[in-house]
Amino acid sequence: MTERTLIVVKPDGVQRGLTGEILARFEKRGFKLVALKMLTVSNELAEAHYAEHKEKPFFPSLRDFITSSPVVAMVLEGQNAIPLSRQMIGATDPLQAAPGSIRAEYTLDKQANLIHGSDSPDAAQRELRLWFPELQG
Ligand code: D4T
Repeated sequence: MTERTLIVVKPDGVQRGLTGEILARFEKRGFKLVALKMLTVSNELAEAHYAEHKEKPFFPSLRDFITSSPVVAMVLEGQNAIPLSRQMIGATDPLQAAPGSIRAEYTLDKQANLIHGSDSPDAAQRELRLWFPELQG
């Protein structure tokens, strides 16, 4: 099934110069790049994107991190794009991130974990509307 997913290279990934490398991994896997933009996340976007975490103790720190400097957001398309990209990204907990996954290769931090990827079709639909309203129609 062809799916679209939202991938965001977070502030740490952009600052560390890993945007190209991360995009290349998805392109080499066979995903199609549908849209791409660099932006600084507003508090409003951070709160909408991470709405499910709003009451969590780590939320203020997460919001400050994601709004701290520019990110690169992209829409990728491909067969099973959502579960496959999550597999390539690796688990949030650094101790659980599968060897070879992006997080396992480039980070050991739970918050500065380089990259976001939609984790379900519902999340992808909601996030694509939020981040790429210009693509909807
Ligand atoms: P995102 O949504 O950024 O792709 O991350 P995940 O899907 O892998 O993880 P998540 O939704 O559970 O967490 C969102 C975001 O919060 C940060 N975080 C998470 C944190 O700073 N401390 C924590 O204890 C947890 C669970 C990391 C990712």
